[in-house]
Amino acid sequence: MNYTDLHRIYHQPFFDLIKQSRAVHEEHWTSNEVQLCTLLSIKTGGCSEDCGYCAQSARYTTDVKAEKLMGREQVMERALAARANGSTRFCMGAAWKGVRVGTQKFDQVVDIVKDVATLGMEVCVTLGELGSEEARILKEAGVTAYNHNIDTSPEHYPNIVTTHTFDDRLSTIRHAQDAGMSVCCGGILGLGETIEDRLKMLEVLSNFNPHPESVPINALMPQKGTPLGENVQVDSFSLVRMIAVTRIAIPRAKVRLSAGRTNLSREAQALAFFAGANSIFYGDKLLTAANPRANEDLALLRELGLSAQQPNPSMEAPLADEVRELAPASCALAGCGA
Ligand code: SAM
Ligand code: DTB
Ligand code: SF4
Repeated sequence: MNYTDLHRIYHQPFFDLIKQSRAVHEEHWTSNEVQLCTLLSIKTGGCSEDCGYCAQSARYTTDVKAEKLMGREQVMERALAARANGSTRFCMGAAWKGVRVGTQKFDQVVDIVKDVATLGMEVCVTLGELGSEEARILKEAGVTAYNHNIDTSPEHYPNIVTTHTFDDRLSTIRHAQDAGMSVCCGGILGLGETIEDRLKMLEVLSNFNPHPESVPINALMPQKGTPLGENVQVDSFSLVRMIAVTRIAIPRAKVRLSAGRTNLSREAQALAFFAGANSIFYGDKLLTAANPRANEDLALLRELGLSAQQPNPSMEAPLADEVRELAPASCALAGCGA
């Protein structure tokens, strides 16, 4: 979708916008389900990058202490606990610039992925930059989705990060997609960007081919000691507007109401689900920051008559447009709405 269309859709009166996004949502997502994803930081802090929002960057003095890569057994324990709590996706994050084949840390992560992949959950990792070889090995090890956010518009990106470029992000995403992994890619609101930047980010995301399988929409959780630590919290109506436009622009993606839910009322979250969000990070912690308590989330879903989505560990990347058009009427491939 192009910027002009996104701008027109976004700037409708609020109720017209969510009426439109609700209709798109109901067309593509017929059950009242929400995907529950548990995050685990397998390598915390000490990161070489300077992302201005992130407490894990070694450049800033924050409350996060750098730790070593977690061991396989410890990760498995956490993955089993996540599954027992009803999570269907396990997302492991590492505070690295990226990974390289032939290094010990990459081999260790691949072993962790192989273990977690035996549990029947969707396996997501977010490890920073990947080349084509790293992407191929991760896919083979059992990764179903690679998370790599573009975070904001290409124009605003250099104001937030200087140690890598927007194009570096796109090239990792290309490598992940070429290896057959689904891509989880979204951004953060509250980085001092304009509405125009938000829509330009969405223009880039909606022109990915294949489309991202999921789109996390994070609201900045200002982290003490980071350059953006004093930013103001994102207003819930603009967050819901962004979710609604994302649902319309990328109808088959899971739209994840991500970081920042601790600052949202139950009513604001309900509105976000109504507008098109159908996934959350679930569990008391994100990577290093707080998340609503799991029992509160389950109570909210129950209240709204929503249930947890089943896992789809064999998930393939959504088909590219031209292939989708040729697919049979009842195409059973995940992400294929044909
Ligand atoms: N190092 C990897 C990378 O940069 O891709 C993975 C981890 S990084 C923490 C994953 C994403 O979390 C970021 O791209 C950003 O969208 C989100 N994030 C990080 N810090 C955040 C914060 N303080 N508030 C909201 N979202 C945040
Ligand atoms: C994403 O878009 N948000 C998650 C996940 N992908 C890796 C991370 C949110 C991090 C929030 C800050 C923290 O926990 O340190
Ligand atoms: Fe490092 Fe990722 Fe944090 Fe950037 S967002 S500083 S790459 S952990």
